[in-house]
Amino acid sequence: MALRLSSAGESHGPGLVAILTGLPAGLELDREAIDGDLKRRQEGYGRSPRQQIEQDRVDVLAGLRHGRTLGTPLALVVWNRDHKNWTWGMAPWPPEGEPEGKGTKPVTLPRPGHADLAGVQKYAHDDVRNSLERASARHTAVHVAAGAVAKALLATVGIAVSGVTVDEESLRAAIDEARKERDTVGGVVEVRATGVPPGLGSYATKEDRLDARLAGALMGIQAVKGVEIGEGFALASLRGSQAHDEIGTDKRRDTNRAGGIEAGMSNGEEIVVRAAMKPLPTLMKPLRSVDLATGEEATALVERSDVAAVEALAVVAEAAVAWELAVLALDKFGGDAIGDVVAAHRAYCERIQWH
Ligand code: EPS
Repeated sequence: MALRLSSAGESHGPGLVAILTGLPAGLELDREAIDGDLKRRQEGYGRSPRQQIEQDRVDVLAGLRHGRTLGTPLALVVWNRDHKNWTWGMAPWPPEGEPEGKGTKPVTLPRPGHADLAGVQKYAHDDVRNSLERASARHTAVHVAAGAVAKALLATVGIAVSGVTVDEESLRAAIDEARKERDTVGGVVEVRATGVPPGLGSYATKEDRLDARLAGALMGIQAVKGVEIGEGFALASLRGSQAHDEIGTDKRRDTNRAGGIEAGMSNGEEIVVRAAMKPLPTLMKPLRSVDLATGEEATALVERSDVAAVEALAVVAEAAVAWELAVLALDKFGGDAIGDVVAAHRAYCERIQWH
């Protein structure tokens, strides 16, 4: 059975839910490892006061018994502590009593760069909030929890994934500057995966390509505008003789310009991918927009927001890469019990003499 993830949840609704199907039975999950990743996601420099309200922890509603997966759907929840301020505004059914708390007045001032305008046009909403709640990057929290599960699975076959912010020092200085000027900034993150054997992904169809899947997964994260595999765009200006990684008699390479992926397959070298995040669109000095209620020129919605979420993106991108690698690892080595997966991986590595 293929590994699949579905998620649901609004930024200020009761919580964020993920259902993971296709996990083998017997995989040990450490609650502290999952919560540790949730905490890392929250700790990034430049986040809004929202992060002081939330203290993300995972709850498991199904699929786990005494710390081991059952081979049944695994249901994860991360609750939104801020929901207590939005119980009227985000109620699933028309609430009784007088409107109170946040989210009671319709938002009509779309922010350039957010989901606001195209969202209400597409879904015929009369309140921008009906789009912005799900479009918010808040729901990356539960994807990070799913990524931690993927990392536990990958660890059983010797694969480790980690994400970092590129140029963290200059990013932090830029965040300080932007905060003073009541502006926002973006940045670049890099994810590396070690221990990936040759042959995850395939050239057989475009959907199977590892690079296509990683690019799709990274572009699926809010505010990501660019993805690069290995030396990416820089390869375009090199000659072929300089661009490719020569193969040694041990079938390994001394260089890794391809970022560990050739023809849509892992080639046994470290996987290296980068994602570029645009500056966040909620601005304290808002850009020009239109009031959807009156049709008049206006400035965009101003509300509590982050100056940057690049350090959070490093953790979210790590989770996204881990998830895609876990899907492809199970495509190749899948079995009903974790021991079957480990045995299939071992047999394959023996066959290709890859250690
Ligand atoms: C977000 C806006 C902010 C961020 C949020 C993403 O939320 P709020 O409007 O509640 O202050 O804090 O990110 C998170 C809550 C999170 O946990 O990452 C947006 O518009 O995308």
